[in-house]
Amino acid sequence: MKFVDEAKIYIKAGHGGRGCVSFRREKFVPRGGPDGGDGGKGGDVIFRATEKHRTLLDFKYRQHHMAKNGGHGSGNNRTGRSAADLEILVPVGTIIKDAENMEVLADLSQVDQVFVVARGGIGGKGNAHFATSTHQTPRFAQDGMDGEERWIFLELKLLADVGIIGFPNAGKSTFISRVSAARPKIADYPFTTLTPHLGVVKHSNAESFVIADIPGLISGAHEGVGMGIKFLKHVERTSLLLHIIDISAEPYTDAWKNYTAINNELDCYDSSMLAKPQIVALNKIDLPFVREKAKKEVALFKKKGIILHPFSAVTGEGLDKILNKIVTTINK
Ligand SMILES: Nc1nc2c(ncn2[C@@H]2O[C@H](COP(=O)(O)OP(=O)(O)OP(=O)(O)O)[C@@H](O)[C@H]2O)c(=O)[nH]1
Ligand SMILES: [Mg+2]
Repeated sequence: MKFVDEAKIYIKAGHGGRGCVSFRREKFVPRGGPDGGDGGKGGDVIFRATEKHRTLLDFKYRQHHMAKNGGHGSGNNRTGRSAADLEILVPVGTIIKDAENMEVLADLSQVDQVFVVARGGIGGKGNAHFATSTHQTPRFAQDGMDGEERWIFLELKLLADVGIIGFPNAGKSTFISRVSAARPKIADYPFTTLTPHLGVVKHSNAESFVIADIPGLISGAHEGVGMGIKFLKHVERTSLLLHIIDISAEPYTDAWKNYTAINNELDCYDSSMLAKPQIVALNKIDLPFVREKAKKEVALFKKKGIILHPFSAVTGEGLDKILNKIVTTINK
């Protein structure tokens, strides 16, 4: 399925129904008083966060969303019917902005969280409201109020506890498939993963956490090279980054260079990303030449004050240690 994380849509709440001008007509009552009922309220437009939708794809096909108008009032003091609210389902993690000034109106980060984005107009009063002792036959009623309308910009930023970053082919998707039920495509060519994937990890008796696998980053991604850095927004809200390094293939055989290149891209995206705790892990130690080099790399990182965790996403060696570290870091 196509992954869409931005959409601009137009929403319009319903107008209130018109109030009615009417006079009572009954046998033997020659001049009945006014009995025009009120108009009903127009429907509101409401966003609701759901786990049923994972992307904003639906909004690419449907841009206009309108709630129904309230019914008009009628004689015999009958109030017009109020229109039902229009509820629009969006994935959890959707940020709702005013499309004109990009002001954030709401951030729907919990299931079933709702936000009324446009209020329906209230119904107009019928003439029955306007009778006074000096004016017993009001021949007027109110129109209903207009419903609110506006252009809205929806932006989805996935919610996860841990984001996996690294060069293409580092083994990010292999890692997530190993520790969760997520099954992104895995292949030995760069940019296999084109959209983010979420997985739920249950490790020992710690509370489960959500991990996000995103497309690989490369040097110059902030200038649009490769897949660019736009999808970093899906790990923007994580509390921890898992940085996977792979030194098994040219031209990325220098772990430290890998590490700094990726962090430079994070910095270009948003320097606050560097403030997140990062667990740095060296993958593919099942390959003899990687295992051999690993010791040296670990020592080199240690000198810079960083713990490098060697592991193999394929055999599972070293995985437990990484998961333990993740669990203790996010529960700090
Ligand atoms: N030998 C070995 N190969 C691995 C290991 N982990 C991943 N691979 C291989 O490395 C290649 C890339 O793995 P992916 O998991 O698709 O890498 P990725 O980081 O998700 O790549 P992109 O989606 O392109 O960014 C695949 O051929 C995997 O089988 C490992 O621990 N050992
Ligand atoms: Mg991948």
